[in-house]
Amino acid sequence: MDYGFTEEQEMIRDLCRQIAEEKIKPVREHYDETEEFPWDMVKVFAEADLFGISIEEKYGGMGGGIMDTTVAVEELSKGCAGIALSLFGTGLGVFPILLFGSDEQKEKYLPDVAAGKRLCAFGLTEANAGSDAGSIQTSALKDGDDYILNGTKQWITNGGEAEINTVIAITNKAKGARGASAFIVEKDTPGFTFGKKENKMGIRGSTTRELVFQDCRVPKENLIAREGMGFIVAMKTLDMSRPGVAAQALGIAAAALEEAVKYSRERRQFGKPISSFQGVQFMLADMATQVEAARGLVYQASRYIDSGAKDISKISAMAKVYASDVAMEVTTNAVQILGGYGYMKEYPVEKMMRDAKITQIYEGTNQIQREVIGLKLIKEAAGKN
Ligand code: COS
Repeated sequence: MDYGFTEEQEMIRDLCRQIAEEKIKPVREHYDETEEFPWDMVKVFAEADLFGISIEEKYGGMGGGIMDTTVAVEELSKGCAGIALSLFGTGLGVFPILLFGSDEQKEKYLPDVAAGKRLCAFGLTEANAGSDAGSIQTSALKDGDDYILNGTKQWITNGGEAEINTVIAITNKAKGARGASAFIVEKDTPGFTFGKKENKMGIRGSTTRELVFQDCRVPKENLIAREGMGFIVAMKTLDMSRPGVAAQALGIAAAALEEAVKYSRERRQFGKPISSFQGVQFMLADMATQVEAARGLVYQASRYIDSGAKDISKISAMAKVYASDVAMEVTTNAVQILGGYGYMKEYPVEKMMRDAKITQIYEGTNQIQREVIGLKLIKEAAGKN
């Protein structure tokens, strides 16, 4: 199918497809088993200049947009959604700087990120503040030319590996969500440590840890935008990054479909391949239709954001909710088609099913995405009347 890719996007697709086939697939089982952080793959991504896709050329990047990232994430996630997350977890962590950073902050941090020398992480979630992002407790109190951070961020992708952390903390408790601010915290800052590595169901090739701040002194130069802008920085970051989760889900679903089709042609029962049974064909037909519909929406959302449109929350949430629900259903059905083999670790579809689950949860649960979509719909309708 012709998806109207630019020449650059075709190049990115081919390159990432090759990396997924030749580099990621041979090692994905190892990282899934061990939960080690895939530094050798980070090196591969860096050498292929993938960390710079969405970073401006003047900072050493490719100057691409969300659609370019989507193409890369989809292809790499076909290989392994966890391993690929080292790359686009960095994409999430760097968005606050890309969107709201000062020229000085961009000059200081972006060249190393584009070169893949320093990874990023985004710290918003806490033990008691996930969906309700406005109720975070981590504090940042002004002290002379510094802010002093105290609190713990939970379930942070790339936690402990990332050297550049963008963290949302409360600078004015009385103002609630409007009293939150965003900061850049470098890994070696005194008072900044990491909790234990989480033992996860899926995306095990990615590290998830707590970020712990105990009287962590951060210079005022590391404040992103202005005091009180933290919640908006977080929301706009998520609006931009959710198509990335959607692309990850799309890649997982497409890979599971491919495995299911391949297996159905090889597996023989009742004297013929199971692909010749209508029961299996109908399942495959639905899976393929769902993947194609998700792809259409994810590409449409990515291109809409690249067009410079201002109000992107709804389409971004739609892409994330739809593609991730498709990924869960398609991977579950792929396991079903592979039957007993699908349930075993020697075939990749059980891992895909485990990896798919997180796409319905992180960067806002699918219940939160539906809330974002629903509220926007009602607001738009009210504006018309
Ligand atoms: N872009 C710009 N501004 C936004 C925004 C967006 N996408 N979403 C909200 N805002 C603004 C609102 O306009 C409002 O501004 P005012 O105070 O000027 O009216 C302010 O932010 C607060 O918004 P709201 O009252 O809607 O906030 P809520 O606390 O009710 O929360 C949701 C809204 C649920 C959408 C938000 O908390 C959310 O996205 N939660 C999920 C967070 C998440 O994804 N967590 C996963 C971990 S991060 S990997």
